[in-house]
Amino acid sequence: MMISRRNFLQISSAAIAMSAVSKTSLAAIPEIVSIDKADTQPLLIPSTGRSYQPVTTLNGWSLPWRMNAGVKEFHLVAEPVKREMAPGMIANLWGYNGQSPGPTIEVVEGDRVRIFVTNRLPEVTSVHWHGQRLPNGMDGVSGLTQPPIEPGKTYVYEFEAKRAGTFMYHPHADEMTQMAMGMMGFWITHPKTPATMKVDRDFVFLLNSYDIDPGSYTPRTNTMTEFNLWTFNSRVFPGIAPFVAKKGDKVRIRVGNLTMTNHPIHLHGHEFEVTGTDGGWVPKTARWPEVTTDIAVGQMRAIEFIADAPGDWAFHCHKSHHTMNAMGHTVPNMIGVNQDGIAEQFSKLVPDYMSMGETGMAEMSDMAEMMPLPENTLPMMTGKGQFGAINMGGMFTLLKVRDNIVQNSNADPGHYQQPKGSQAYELAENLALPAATHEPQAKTSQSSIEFDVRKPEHKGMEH
Ligand SMILES: [Cu+2]
Repeated sequence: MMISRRNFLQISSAAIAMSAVSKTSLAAIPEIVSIDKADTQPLLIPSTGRSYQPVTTLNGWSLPWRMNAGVKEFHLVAEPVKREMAPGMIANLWGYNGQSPGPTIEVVEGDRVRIFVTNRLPEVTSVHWHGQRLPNGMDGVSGLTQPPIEPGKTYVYEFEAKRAGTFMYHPHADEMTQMAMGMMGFWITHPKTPATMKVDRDFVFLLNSYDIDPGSYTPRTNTMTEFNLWTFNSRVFPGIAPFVAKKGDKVRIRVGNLTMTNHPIHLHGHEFEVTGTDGGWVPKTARWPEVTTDIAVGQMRAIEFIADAPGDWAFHCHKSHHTMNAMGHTVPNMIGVNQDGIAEQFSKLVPDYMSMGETGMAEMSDMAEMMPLPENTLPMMTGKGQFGAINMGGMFTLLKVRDNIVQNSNADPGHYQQPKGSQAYELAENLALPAATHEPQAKTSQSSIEFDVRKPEHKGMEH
């Protein structure tokens, strides 16, 4: 069972309903619900309060609530957590209710919401409800609008969810440390009329980034530019779940950016429109078609499209360094460098050294399986497709569109079976190629290259 309750309630697996809460005697504080896995959880179907179309949090979940005299009550616990970033790598992060990012909070426009925040961190914290219209004293800016929440203490936030839309939450106390450690989550305020902005699938996730040296578990928190793990909801490809859609589904994907740089998010095989920002829904007359939309720091974008093209379509950040994992960030460019004899010299200094990169980095994907990696890290690019290595890591996943998908299912339908004759193909060998019109690039002699043999200790490339 993925959900653990620190109290004693039974859980039904499909819908985590809060109806089990005793109706006769409500405890002063709602129970703590937490989770210890990074799998995408099924939709949290509302069993109390007003109806809405729930969202799917990529590699995440939505927080159950209880109704108390008409108020929706949630309990967030800020605490150290362990997050699997992909099979083979665990990070020691800070988060909420057992995971980082924290659970998605889903409410309905006009709901009265009360959030209990318990601090189990070793330092003070607060929660800022990014984008919300609320009383100033509920805005969660430590020192400015409230005293900081001391370790061991619980604070209560209460306000009306006035505006439908997409929001985030994160600390406004020692932010540099706490956000670099993974303290963030999504908040969805559903429209009060469920027919408004209705879609078939509604996915949410945050863009985040970490600087975790190969062989270590805890992020460096003072990094500003040289992050080495670029993540969707604190997961890297191939650890990121696919977006699964039935052919013809209207799909919304809501993305929030809490990294320190912008991310041009790109979808293959479909055009989309940006239908929402942190400020609300975009009027229909103001939308235009795109296949990439840039998401700046602190911004949210909701994109919508009809998933009408069956296939396995890439969905990724278009900054190529952001689709690479930690091992790629210290590798020198060796294209065209003749490395004959180099491996032999290097292996005297570095046991198991293998020369690589002479023809580019794609071979790294195949070597990943043979090469010894430091403890607790991931190959720089990885992921196997049905036709070979995908050469991707980081902020990369797939949109999988099929004719037969059970509504709202997140189950991976496997590789796409391309119709016969619809795949790029190799030219027959007996056809003569036309002559080259210019000289090919000359090879660089190895003696003119200076090798940087310093240990690859956090000397990342620029991003
Ligand atoms: Cu990016």
